[in-house]
Amino acid sequence: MAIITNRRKLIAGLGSSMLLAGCDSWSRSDRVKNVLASAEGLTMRAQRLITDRNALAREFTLADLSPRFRANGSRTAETAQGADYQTMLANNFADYRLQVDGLVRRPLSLSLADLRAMPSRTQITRHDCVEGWSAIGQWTGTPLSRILDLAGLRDSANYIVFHCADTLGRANRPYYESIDLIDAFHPQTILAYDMNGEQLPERHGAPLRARIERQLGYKHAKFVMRLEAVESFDAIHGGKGGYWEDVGNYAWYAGI
Ligand SMILES: Nc1nc2c(c(=O)[nH]1)N[C@H]1C(S)=C(S)[C@@H](COP(=O)(O)O)O[C@H]1N2
Ligand SMILES: [Mo]
Repeated sequence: MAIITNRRKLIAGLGSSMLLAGCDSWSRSDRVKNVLASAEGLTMRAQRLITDRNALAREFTLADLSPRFRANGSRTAETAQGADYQTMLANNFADYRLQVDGLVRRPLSLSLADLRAMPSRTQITRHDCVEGWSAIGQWTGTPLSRILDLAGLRDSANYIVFHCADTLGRANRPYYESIDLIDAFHPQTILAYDMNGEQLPERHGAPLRARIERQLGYKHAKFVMRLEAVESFDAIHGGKGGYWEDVGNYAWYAGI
């Protein structure tokens, strides 16, 4: 990508006002600066110079809803690790608790009623799977920022890891994903419990799935059981920050 190889020239070519404007929102916390120092930060910086990562993804109207929204990857969680999932499903998730832990001041255990009592956001967006299909759906859920504010991130937290109930592949590896704090606090990043005006169906990740609208489909973790705030994801599963990043060589940063 010319932007990366020719980054110095590019920066020289940009007006200083534009760089300053970018820096304001960019430097909202030291944690974000840590990301900039990493190798992944290079790609992120390059994209940042062209697009504003805080910008909203396009939103659509009810008339645009896809008549059929394909379910992809795991359609349920029924492996050994997800044994509890079937029990919870049978009970319409009355016993479900979202665990929030790691580098937080106040670890949380939230029921669906707790989540539904919190402020919500509804958005109609287009889901883009890396395999080449897209679908427009309506999502309602709790902004991740609200949950993180409630838990109180510690200064050392750089990423939020989504731990899921399902496993994939012959090796039965747990599905998981991670995002940085720019995406975590993006206004359209929500933990959705409703889809198209109804309770999130099992195949789409009931009872709770992530919507991270500025990223490709595989980042949108379904069957979310636990949020973990971490400094680094090096020590988690395969160390690359997500299931497909570990086994499929997909990029950790899948910005769109
Ligand atoms: N837990 C979990 N989350 C997941 C997956 C999965 O297999 N397990 N597949 C991902 C992929 S590749 C896509 S495209 C979307 C599909 O979401 P959908 O089933 O609602 O279409 O979920 C993502 N999140
Ligand atoms: Mo996907």
